[in-house]
Amino acid sequence: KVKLKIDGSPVEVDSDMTILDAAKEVGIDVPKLCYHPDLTLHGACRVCVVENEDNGQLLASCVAPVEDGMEISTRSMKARQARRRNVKLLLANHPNDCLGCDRNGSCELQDLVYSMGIGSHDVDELEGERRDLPIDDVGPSLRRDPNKCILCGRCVRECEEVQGVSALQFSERGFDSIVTTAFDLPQSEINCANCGQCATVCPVGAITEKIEIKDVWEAIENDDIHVVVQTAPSIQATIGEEFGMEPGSVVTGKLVSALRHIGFDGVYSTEFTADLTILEEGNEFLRRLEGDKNLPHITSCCPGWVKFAEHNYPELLPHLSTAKSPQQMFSTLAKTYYANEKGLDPAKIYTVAIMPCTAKKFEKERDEMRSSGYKDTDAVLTTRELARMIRELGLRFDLLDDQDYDELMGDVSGAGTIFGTTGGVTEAAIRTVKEELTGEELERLDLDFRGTNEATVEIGDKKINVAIANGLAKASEILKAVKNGEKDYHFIEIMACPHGCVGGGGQPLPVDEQKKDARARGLGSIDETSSIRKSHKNPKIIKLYNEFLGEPLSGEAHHLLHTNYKE
Ligand code: HC1
Ligand code: SF4
Repeated sequence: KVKLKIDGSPVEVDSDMTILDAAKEVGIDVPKLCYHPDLTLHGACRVCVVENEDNGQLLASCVAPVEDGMEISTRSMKARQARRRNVKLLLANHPNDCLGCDRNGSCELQDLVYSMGIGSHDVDELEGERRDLPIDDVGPSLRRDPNKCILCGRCVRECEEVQGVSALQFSERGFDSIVTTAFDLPQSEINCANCGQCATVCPVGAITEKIEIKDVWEAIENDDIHVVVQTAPSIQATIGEEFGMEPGSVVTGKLVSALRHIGFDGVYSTEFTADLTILEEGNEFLRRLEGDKNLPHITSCCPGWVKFAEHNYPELLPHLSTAKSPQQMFSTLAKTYYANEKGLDPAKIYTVAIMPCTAKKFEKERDEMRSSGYKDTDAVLTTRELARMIRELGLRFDLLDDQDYDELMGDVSGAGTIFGTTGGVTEAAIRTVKEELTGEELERLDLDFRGTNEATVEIGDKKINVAIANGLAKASEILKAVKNGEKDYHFIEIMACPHGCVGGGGQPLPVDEQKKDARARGLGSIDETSSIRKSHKNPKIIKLYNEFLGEPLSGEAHHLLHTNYKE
């Protein structure tokens, strides 16, 4: 332990702490930009400088270690002026088109400028040389504008350290420094998984999701088109944050109400087809288990993970479940089953998915995703994009009444809900597989997979080894152990984003570990209080099989609900 003073307040902290972390202990959140709590330290932007009062030295507090007896000032004129100068230097090269920027209102640079009172009287100092680099927006998921990049390196570190992909890198030097891809290729033409985690750590608008709001408004406006929307399981526990609510607030009814206000003709939850995925994938797993074939069975509902597997583990593709993701199953059914039941022409149905995810925008564009005979999913909006539409209408989200999803595909189980958090898919699958295999009713439904990496479950006389990975670097660790023969799993769940979909690349910003935990608890609370908690007990799923699909893995189910992968 060491003792020091920060702005006159004594504090005792571990000797390996940085000044930035020690300052937090006395209630000071030192301004910063290149620092991110989940990433290695960089110390490059020098927005976090503080003054060492013993010698007048300025220290980058995010990397400077505490020392015994130190007296630090975060508020001295020298420290504040240095911070202002460093922010102004960034602004001098930054486009000043905040009004048209997708991060307007959630930009960390903008917040710093405002809190430091850098304003119109500083204009002369802010007119530096600006760049005119090409924008990369050819892919379906992300838009990268290197002109807005402040070279904090957070995206580079996220992609390398958390995702193990290393799709982004620094190139050139000095004023010409940029963050780019190998050979400056578009992000959609390299090994990028489209997970959008780079966008969640970008403090400015240099990496954002590809916005599809305009297309959706046009479909809604067109009276000939019937617009059906589905909301991913996690949205109900995350979108409240966009309207000032506590992380993890469950707002299902208000979400449905907002979607009806916007003008969607059919309002449903992806949890319905998460239940369907469990029936298809659960039965597929059972067959593999009985035939000892293609084990370990690996989940495939996360399109970021699927893309990563296609690039990096092509030899494991036969292990991936062939079941389509719940998003794609829902859209396919909307243009087949739903169209039949409602007497609608599927050519005039437009399907929108509200997802916490940027990779889902890519998934909908895959050539295979047309088994309805049409493009199955027409548009994917992130949580953030939906929140913008709600704001555009001036809806007071907190005051909206609570409404229910529409009837036809409206019943959902708690098992479908917990898909949105890491371990949830496994838990949902085991609830169904265990009952189907043993024929006995499960007494305890909370199987403790959430928050764990590895487990063994007994099903009848079988012992099933399960592994759960969230984040692609962790997925690689597990897959390497499988390939080396060090681990023998039967079932592996992989989600590309840390914490699963609650931590997705399209969720409200800024985000941190505590928020993701709260979101996961919010989803857990919905499951705990659900009247149906097992996918195979969902009455509307039973009806769907009885009246339309036959049984799990039937020919029709295969045709509509399963897919294949590309090496
Ligand atoms: Fe997910 Fe899924 S849970 S992938 O995490 O399987 O995006 O929320 O919608 O498709 O259901 C995301 C979330 C989502 C699918 C489901
Ligand atoms: Fe890396 Fe994911 Fe960003 Fe692609 S989307 S660059 S994989 S962090």
